[in-house]
Amino acid sequence: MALIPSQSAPSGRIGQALRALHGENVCGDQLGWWIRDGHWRLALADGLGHGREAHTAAAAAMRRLAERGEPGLREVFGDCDQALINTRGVALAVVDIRPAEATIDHASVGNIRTLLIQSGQVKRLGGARGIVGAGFRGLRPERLAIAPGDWLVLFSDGIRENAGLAESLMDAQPSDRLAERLLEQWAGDQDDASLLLYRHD
Ligand SMILES: [Mn+2]
Repeated sequence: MALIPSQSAPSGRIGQALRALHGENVCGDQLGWWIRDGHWRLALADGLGHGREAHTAAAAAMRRLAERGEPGLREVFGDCDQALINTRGVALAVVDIRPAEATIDHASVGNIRTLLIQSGQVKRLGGARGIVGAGFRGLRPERLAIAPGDWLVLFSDGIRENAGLAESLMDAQPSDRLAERLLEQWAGDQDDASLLLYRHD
């Protein structure tokens, strides 16, 4: 399954896993993360449906995020909406982490789940309705505090919404192996699945 490369060096803060729906050879979910000027950006996209066209849409979203470094989330979503207009469209979540200010900015459209886990407390971050590439309304970027040890978890609807992810992250360190294990444990068999873990330090 194709993954648009993000930062190639292992960070110690990230774990990532993707799995295509059984029988498909490309994954309609894609994820990415980038570090620019000391800021981190995490993103996860779920192309509508599955298969080749879903993959094309999700990969286009990640490519756009990699190529263009719009500072504001409203601009990011507006730009991706335009760039994906000839694709099937995606659900998309983007989180910007500003370590110097100890804050995150989050925005999402569609059915991507974003959890902020702080001292065992799970906060589910909200999303707007619509499809990136076919229009959306009610985008509301929100700013939240983040502290060392906090987790951010982004996942597609191929993983059960009530998955026991928070419990599994207690005393854990982020790694691809951990993300793959959690995906294996919690993904359903009806859709592509993807999971991006980040631990703040
Ligand atoms: Mn899906």
